[in-house]
This record gives sequence, C-alpha cells and structure tokens, in this order.
Amino acid sequence: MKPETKVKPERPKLWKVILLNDDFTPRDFVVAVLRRVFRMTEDEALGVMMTAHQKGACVVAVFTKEVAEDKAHLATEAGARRGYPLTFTTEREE
Ligand code: TYC
Repeated sequence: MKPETKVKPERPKLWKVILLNDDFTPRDFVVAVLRRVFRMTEDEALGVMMTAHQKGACVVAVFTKEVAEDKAHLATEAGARRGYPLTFTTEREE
C-alpha cells in the first residue's frame, strides 16, 4: 500500500456516564443503584457516591454511546420511580 493511501484506524469513541449530586437521594440508594446498574462492588460504589457527594459529580464508567445512554437512563429512572431527583448524564470523552 502506498503511504498516501494508508488508512489510520479510528479510535472508538467512548462516552462517560456521570453521576450528579443532589440533596435528596439517600446515600444507600445511590450505592444500590451503582451496584445494580454498573455492577460495582460495595467499596467501588461507596467511593463513587462519596466523590459525587463531595465534589458535585463523579465519572462512573466509560462505554460506547448506546451502552452509556442506556445505563444512564436506567439508573436515572430507578431514582425517579422512587421520587428521587437522582441524575446520571453522559458526555463524550475527548
Ligand atoms: N447528597 C445526598 C445526600 O446527602 C447523597 C447523594 C450522593 C446523592 C451522590 C446523589 O450523586 C449523589 N443524601
């Protein structure tokens, strides 16, 4: 292949799921949702929850766009069903 026709493989685009803090959702509920939807251990979920609690937000994990959006939606819905404002958003990774 001639150098000018070489194709550079694209890096797969990844999306972050971000947990936002709020003043109402109980801490143990946030941990339970992180464990169930994102398959975290108790310690991992506690760490993410406390970081969001103290800093306002925390990156939960990184996925392909569809998986990130699906999980963010599922996790946000789990809070909404209980009347909590728990929010997960997605953002494209640089
Ligand atoms: N700030 C909440 C409380 O004090 C707990 C909480 C933590 C809620 C992290 C959301 O992303 C969150 N009950």
